[in-house]
Amino acid sequence: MGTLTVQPTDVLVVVDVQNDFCEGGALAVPDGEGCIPVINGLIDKFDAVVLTQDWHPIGHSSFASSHDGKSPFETVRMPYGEQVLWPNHCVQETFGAEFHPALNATKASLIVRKGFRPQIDSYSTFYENDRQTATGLTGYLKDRGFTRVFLVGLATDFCVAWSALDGRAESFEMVLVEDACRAIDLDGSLDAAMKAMANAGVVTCKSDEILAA
Ligand code: VGL
Ligand code: ZN
Repeated sequence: MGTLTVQPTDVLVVVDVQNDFCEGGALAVPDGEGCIPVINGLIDKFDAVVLTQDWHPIGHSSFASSHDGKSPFETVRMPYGEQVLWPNHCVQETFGAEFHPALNATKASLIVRKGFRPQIDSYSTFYENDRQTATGLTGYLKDRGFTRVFLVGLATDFCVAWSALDGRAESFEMVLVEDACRAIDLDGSLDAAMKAMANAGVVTCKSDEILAA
């Protein structure tokens, strides 16, 4: 890929840059905080910035602690399909759910909270994990005339990837900025996610290829 010049129809979506996904957090992504300086540099180049925030009630069904005899990173069958079970994380109104203090959140015009329904998880910022319950992001982006979404944040192989795939399904151009994301990589999940995104027509780039208009 060569260069990508930021257009008025482009939006930067910053996924789940929250304390629990960074060093010392309940579900720390390896070097999660390492993407923050890169993301702050990109925020400077975009006029339109949206943040997403994983926002679970106490006892959320995606927590291993809500399932007898289950440990984090095991899976269960939910009515909507297979669900990975996680350590308790991003609980509403806790420090872990707050944006990392180093993230420059000032410019964001919208914060999409997700995973707030007790019985269903939401990796994607377009649809919850049943792939039917909308968050409202599609309508917001379409109303504002955005056609291309640049995705950055945590984690590449879960919330970022699922957002990228759903964005394609909603016919947005989706661009994953690789060095502005970090992955959990559970049993080959990063490789699988990268393949699924490539098959769905998600474009990848590096942050230094993105230029301000
Ligand atoms: C995420 C697992 C559980 C993510 C959120 O942001 O990728 N992963 N909740
Ligand atoms: Zn979560």
